[in-house]
Amino acid sequence: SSSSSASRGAFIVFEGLDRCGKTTQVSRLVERLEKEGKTARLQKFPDRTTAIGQMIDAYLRSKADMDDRAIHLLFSANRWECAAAIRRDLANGITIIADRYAFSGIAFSAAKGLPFDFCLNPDTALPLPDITLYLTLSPIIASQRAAFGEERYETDQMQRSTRQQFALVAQEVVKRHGENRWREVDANGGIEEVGDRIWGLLAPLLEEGQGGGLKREVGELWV
Ligand code: FDM
Repeated sequence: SSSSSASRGAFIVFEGLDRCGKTTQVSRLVERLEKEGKTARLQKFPDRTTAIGQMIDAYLRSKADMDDRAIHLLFSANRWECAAAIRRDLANGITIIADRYAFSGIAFSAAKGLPFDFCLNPDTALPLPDITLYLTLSPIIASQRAAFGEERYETDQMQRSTRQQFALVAQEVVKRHGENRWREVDANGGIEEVGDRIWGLLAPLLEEGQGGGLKREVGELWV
């Protein structure tokens, strides 16, 4: 009986600036979900393992230069090539945890000066996350963490403008999809403390899943 009435997996996205602890929290969450008996899959964006992902990787490591719009569209294409697998896994009851998604796509490209709508449009109709957790860290604490790496975008100026763009992205999500789809998480504090905050925010969604609430279809982004 469980197969016909089983609810789908939840689609949970994490966003945030560099050094906010996002990647640590994402992997801890996957472990915690599996301890609770759920099947969860981590999906990183960009997914650098595909052919498109390798072009993105070369760009980020400054091994290749690319027109701003061209690289923006490659980031989007990199999500589209993963979209069918995300929908399939969600339908099969697997919870998908994404480390970045279309919201990073808009925020980082708009921070470079591309028009907001140009940045938003290519991702229209991608699988809609059930919830996006946006991790925020005070700039002072962030600057005390390990130094930036070598990658493109890892500069204070770029992080500052990206933060401003994320605020506009948040407004857009709330306007089009409702306030439950976007949650800001205070990422100041210890790993466990932040992890518990995240777990608390996700509890309603995951309990809803057990109660069958996730039987509603996966939506389409920006639609
Ligand atoms: N990034 C990430 C973008 O510019 N656009 C996108 O669509 C996505 C998903 O790529 F600076 C940026 C954000 C970050 C870099 O970061 C990759 P990590 O360290 O692999 O998460």
